[in-house]
Amino acid sequence: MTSADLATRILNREPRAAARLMRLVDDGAPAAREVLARLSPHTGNAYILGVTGNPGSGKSTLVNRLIARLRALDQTVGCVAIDPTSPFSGGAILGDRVRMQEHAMDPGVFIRSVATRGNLGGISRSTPAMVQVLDAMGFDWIIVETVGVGQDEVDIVRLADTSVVVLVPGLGDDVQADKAGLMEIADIFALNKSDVAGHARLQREIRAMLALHRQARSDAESWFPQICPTRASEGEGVETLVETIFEHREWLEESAPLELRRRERAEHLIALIARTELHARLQHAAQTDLIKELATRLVDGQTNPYAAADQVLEAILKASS
Ligand SMILES: Nc1nc2c(ncn2[C@@H]2O[C@H](COP(=O)(O)OP(=O)(O)OP(=O)(O)O)[C@@H](O)[C@H]2O)c(=O)[nH]1
Ligand SMILES: [Mg+2]
Repeated sequence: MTSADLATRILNREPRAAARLMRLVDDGAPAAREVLARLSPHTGNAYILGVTGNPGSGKSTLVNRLIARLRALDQTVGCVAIDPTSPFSGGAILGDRVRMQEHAMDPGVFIRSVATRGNLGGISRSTPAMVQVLDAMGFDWIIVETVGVGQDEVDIVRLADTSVVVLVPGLGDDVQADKAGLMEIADIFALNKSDVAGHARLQREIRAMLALHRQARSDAESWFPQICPTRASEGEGVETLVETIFEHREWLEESAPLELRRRERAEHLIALIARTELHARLQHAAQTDLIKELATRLVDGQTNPYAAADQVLEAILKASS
């Protein structure tokens, strides 16, 4: 199949064609780029919702509920779930599949798990590509489920129009430690597992954190993160959460014109892809003769580590131009 054929099929929303392209992306196949380039002009129309939170906080359960609610509102939904499990267990993928099975027969829903294979670089390579694919397929909403720990995930969260951070009781110290980071990415806090002990305390902590933040910022134009208690396993609080997501969307659409938002997203996307590519090439460079040669010279006192690193960077950039 040519890249043009594959692109056409994806634009016709054929799930199998999309899955095929994603395999090409995962394998780092050059053909993937050609197809993605053809899809690019058809992107920029979906509304991207990020759902971030610790492993086991109930993200997939919540996303499943969000999908159902959005479908009830006649919206189509594409979803990327980044599998956070260690390379030793495939549990989460299986869990996600089972939980999301109720949407399996619905053509208005497309769900894909991206395995990280324990390699965070894999997230930043596959996820933006997957978002592009779902966008080109014409889904109204794209939901990206990710574990918000590393820089890679934070970069992916930045691609989202609205970011929901899922928190659960029993994380007191983590929340304290993460305050700044969370404030930066959360438009909405979904405080999940409202049935579990410590939920009231979690709500108090987050409210206190938000109040402090509000004092620090006098800017009346900004969006202040909202708090939504949920019990995803029972679907409780999900309607309010969806309403709050729509409120944030309205605020965003009023405060920043579409063109500006598209350009900002494009900036994040380019920076993310450039960083990923550089990272991949650096990993490759680590196995080349150049590094070995430089190491020998360093040990012999003929160079210093900074000059040697510069040489590696120069070689990488030269090789790609
Ligand atoms: N008690 C309670 N359990 C919940 C709630 N929401 C989800 N769970 C349970 O929490 C467990 C983890 O849920 P998942 O949806 O897989 O969580 P996740 O954040 O997607 O997990 P990973 O993808 O592995 O990081 C499951 O056993 C859910 O049934 C809730 O509101 N209350
Ligand atoms: Mg999950």
